[in-house]
Amino acid sequence: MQYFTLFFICLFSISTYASECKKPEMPSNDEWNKWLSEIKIEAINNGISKKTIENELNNIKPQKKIILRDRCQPESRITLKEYLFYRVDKARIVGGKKILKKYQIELDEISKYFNIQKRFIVAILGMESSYGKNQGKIRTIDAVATLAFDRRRSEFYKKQLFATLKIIDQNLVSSNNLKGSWGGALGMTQMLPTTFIDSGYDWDGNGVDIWNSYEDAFASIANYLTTIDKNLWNSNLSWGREVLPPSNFSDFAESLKQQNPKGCGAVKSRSVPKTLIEWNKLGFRDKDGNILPERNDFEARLVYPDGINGRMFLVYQNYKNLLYYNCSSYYAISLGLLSDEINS
Ligand SMILES: [Ca+2]
Repeated sequence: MQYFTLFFICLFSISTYASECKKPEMPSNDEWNKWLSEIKIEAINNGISKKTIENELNNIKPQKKIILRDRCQPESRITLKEYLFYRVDKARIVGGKKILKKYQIELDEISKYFNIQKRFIVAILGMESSYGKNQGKIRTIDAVATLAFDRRRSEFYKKQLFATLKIIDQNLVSSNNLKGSWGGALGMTQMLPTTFIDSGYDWDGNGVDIWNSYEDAFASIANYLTTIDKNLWNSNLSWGREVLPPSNFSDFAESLKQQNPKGCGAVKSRSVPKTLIEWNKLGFRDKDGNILPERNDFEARLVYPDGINGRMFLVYQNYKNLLYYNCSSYYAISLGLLSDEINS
């Protein structure tokens, strides 16, 4: 994720940045060391060995560039069209097709084992790291320790710091190999350390390696998407489809909004669920203007992140799992469209 964010920072460098984006004041040695000694006690209480704590935290220093990247994300909003232009681009579509072909046997096995279509596994790998090419080279312990100190997202990153120490302590990955984005996302799947512990999957029995092993990366993504117990993956369904609204849509758009929705922003912004038969009755059509399949065996929700004049999509239950990877409508729609493209 973070690499693309960087790309957008370059792209929109003239635009405004978050108000927090000013030269960060770095802690004095005393402040840092005081904080570190508290963290060390907490790490011991979290069951991490003294040896790992000493090895990893004794010489660590906060890094200004990591704080800057975290704070200086552009505020200017890009449109879905712009987002798709850079994310579902030709290189990523061609790259995905190549991966599907090259790892056909492995992907067939993994897809069957986890019961998920392989195009979604490949699309995530494409979105997250351009199929392993952009993994990031920042030492994860530096990233998560710096962001755990920084007040902006301290609690969240403290969890990531303890997870990182745990990964090292349990010899799952060596400290030197634990690398990724400035935001602490690991390897080609760009999973956070907590997710890596929960969902990292060793497909070939030699340890989990989401930096070099495509099989492990595929299996880890599949494992993650199919074990969200609140929302099961349905391999008989796709992610959703683009639709055209009826001309009187603005008259009743408000009535389709969820009442007291729960979850992150993009989960909440989906409409109430209806069957395709019901959406047909309301006047929705597929992107070519044809009647939608007359089905009532699953529910679909309407999503239109750029407002009623932007592109619209009916999304199915699997779309919500894609949002668990990154809670952004643009992200999940891009993943869906990329999965369609690499499958065609
Ligand atoms: Ca492995």
